[in-house]
Amino acid sequence: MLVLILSCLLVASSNAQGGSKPTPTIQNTCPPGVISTVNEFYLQVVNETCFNFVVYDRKVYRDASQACKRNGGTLALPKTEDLNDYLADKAYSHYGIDDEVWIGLNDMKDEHHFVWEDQDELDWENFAIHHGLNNRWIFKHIQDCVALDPYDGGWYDYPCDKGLVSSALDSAPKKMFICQY
Ligand SMILES: *[C@@H]1O[C@H](CO)[C@@H](O)[C@H](O)[C@H]1NC(C)=O
Ligand SMILES: [Ca+2]
Repeated sequence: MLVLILSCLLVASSNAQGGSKPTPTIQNTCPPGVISTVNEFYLQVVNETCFNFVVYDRKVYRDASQACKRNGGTLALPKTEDLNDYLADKAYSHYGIDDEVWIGLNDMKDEHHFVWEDQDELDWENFAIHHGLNNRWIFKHIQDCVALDPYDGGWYDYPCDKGLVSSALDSAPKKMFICQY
């Protein structure tokens, strides 16, 4: 009897999911321009968002950000601890990356006021000691763009591009990055 009830429940729930909405897959979530140019190995779909782990290229922040925008996306926006953990874990465990990757967070407009690339305000944050909001050094004025360390999920601020000041003091690093669509 219990088995019968359970299987009825299973049938009912699978029917409920079998409605008009297709389950998110790479094919129906990632933009065609990404699918046609990126090896599927580097694409992941979570909660109806497509992530491209660009671990096969390195760019300064501004160029990485532009690359994501080309297909209508942004650099990844890990606004929750859950998503941050997911991205860090995928980068580290699945792609074998322990170098930092750019995410879509910066304080270019207003020093010490970090905003997401979609203009959302920072709610949850994960800056490492002496970095980002915890950066009390003079370098904070040229370290405006944020990278995620896949090893511990911590955030670190770096120069965004080769501006006059940043190239003199602290060259802008080229890093791998994650785009989201
Ligand atoms: C996916 O969405 C669920 C429900 O909103 C949420 O609890 C979970 O944290 C999300 N997963 C990731 C990896 O962000
Ligand atoms: Ca700064």
